[in-house]
Amino acid sequence: MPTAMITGITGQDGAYLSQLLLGKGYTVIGVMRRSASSDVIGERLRYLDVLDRVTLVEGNLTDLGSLIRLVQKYQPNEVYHLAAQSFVATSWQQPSLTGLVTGLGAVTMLEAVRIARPEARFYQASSSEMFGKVQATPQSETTPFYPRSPYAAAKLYAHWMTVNYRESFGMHASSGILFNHESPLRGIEFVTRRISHAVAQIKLGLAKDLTLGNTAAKRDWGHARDYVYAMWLMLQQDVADDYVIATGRTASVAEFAALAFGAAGLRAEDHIRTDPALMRPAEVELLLGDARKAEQKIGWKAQVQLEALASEMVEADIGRLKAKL
Ligand code: NDP
Ligand code: GDR
Repeated sequence: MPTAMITGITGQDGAYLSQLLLGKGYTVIGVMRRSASSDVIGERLRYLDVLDRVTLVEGNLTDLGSLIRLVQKYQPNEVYHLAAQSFVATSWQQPSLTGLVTGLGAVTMLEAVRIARPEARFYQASSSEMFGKVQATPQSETTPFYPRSPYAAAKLYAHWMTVNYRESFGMHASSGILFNHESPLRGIEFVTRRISHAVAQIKLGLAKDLTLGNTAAKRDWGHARDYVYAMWLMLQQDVADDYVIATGRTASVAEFAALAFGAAGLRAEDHIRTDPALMRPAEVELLLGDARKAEQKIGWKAQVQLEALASEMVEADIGRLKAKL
């Protein structure tokens, strides 16, 4: 049975990836940072009913020794490096931490693997945010990068270091340039989940309105379950490479909101306000991915449509809120 090590196992993608790998017979080792809230930190894994089936171990991206010891002990066949300070808005408030965790943290993990298990296959969670102020549309693997936030700049460093370790040390290191992917397990601070959660609150009479920032921003949104499958596919290839993973459809925040409110029989325009205070210092206006390379080389294609994604998120939030009433 192969062993997979996942950093960021307590996040959205970590949960779905754990479920996928357990289903394929992997032993899953999940690296999590020490937390004072360990009773709630496994919530997403519990939601997917996999918490009892993964081995959770303590390590932090800012502590090389902790990661070396874990890789040495568990000798993983595959390492999925998902951990990061992943919220773009926070990256302007905590740029140094974002650089340390999201940027240098990837190098720390690459080093741990290079030292303790160089033959392991490595996945880096790169991001469409690296395209930022887009230089061409749609964006593919050959589109020039133009990061627009401390988060995107940190991810770009991590991305190139992954390429560099592949080329310098012959490591099987792949980088997935994933466009936004969402699910009922999305963090509450991200816009799709802010919307689905607010729709549920309004539907149940627990709130009246939702305040958003820039509702004109456009994103290429897919389902996290589809996207973790792409991660796995990348590590099954003989040769490591980088791939854009996207649906090929873009929609504005306002359009997503219309779908989500509509899924609950509500009208977005009756409930949404905007507040300039929620605007970002620099915005990524439009993302649209061209994932033809992934389709042709690894046989991956997005399965879930935006309408179905919005409905699933709203239904899940209504269910969770009802359970608490
Ligand atoms: P989440 O924010 O849900 O999860 C991030 C994970 O990183 C959490 O498990 C978090 O732990 C962990 N983490 C943060 N800091 C540290 C640290 N210092 N040491 C160890 N662990 C740490 O992200 P997603 O699951 O949505 O995304 C997974 C990865 O993919 C991230 O790198 C993200 O930047 C990237 N990405 C995501 C996309 C998306 O649309 N979801 C698109 C493209 C890239 P804790 O639970 O303790 O906070
Ligand atoms: P993003 O996701 O920055 O694309 O990064 P987020 O959902 O935070 O923002 C998407 C767009 O919505 C606009 N927006 C708002 N965003 C939030 N969070 N809250 C609001 O109230 C709001 N109103 C409008 C934003 O300005 C933005 O344009 C996500 C993260 O998962 C990254 O880690 C990942 O790399 C990228 O996706 C791809």
